Amino acid sequence: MKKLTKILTTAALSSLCACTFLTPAMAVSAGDQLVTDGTFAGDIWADGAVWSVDDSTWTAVGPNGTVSWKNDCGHADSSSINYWFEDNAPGGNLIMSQNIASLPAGKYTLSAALMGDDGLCTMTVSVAGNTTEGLKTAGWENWNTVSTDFEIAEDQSSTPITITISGSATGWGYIDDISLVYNGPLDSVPDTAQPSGDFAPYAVLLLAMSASLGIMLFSKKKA
Ligand SMILES: [Ca+2]
Repeated sequence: MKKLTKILTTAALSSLCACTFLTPAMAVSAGDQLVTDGTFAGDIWADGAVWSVDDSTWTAVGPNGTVSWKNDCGHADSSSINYWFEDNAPGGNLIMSQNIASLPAGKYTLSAALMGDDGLCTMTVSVAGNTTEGLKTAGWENWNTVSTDFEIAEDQSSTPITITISGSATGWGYIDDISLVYNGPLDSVPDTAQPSGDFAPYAVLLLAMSASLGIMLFSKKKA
């Protein structure tokens, strides 16, 4: 009986160790940049490029409205995305996006930079239901930036980050430094939080330990 008790106690302790290290797979660390090529160092039209361009509104923009990758002008370097809207069309939206593989629950900072015409275009950047304030173009080489802090309550995966440029006829500009930084986990949950299904492993552990304790007491009493 002592041998059985020892086995069960060892099993209970092993379960305790296993539960102690039961943490979600976190491939993201505080300070990580989650946008791939947000500085547009790479040609967005190259094979394997991470950004996709939605041209579904180009009919509203006009046949000569377009977007291109530039490697001679940028916010903090020499590369960016240059777009312009057709002179004789009503304007429209340019939308670019990429999927973020993993967004763990936590705190984030979303930011972007824009430069271009004198106020004909507005840019917003969105991810997981959070959107920056509209950033307006303000003249050649006059870069404007925007930054927004927010929190995500639950882990997400394959989440799009979307750049939207709303432009009028003759509008043009340069997009750069699209950034999403993970700042770390959410603040600790108060101790008054109600148990949830996530505590199931601990319930199993408690049952195992209770069983071990019962056998130990039974063994001792018998001895
Ligand atoms: Ca750049």
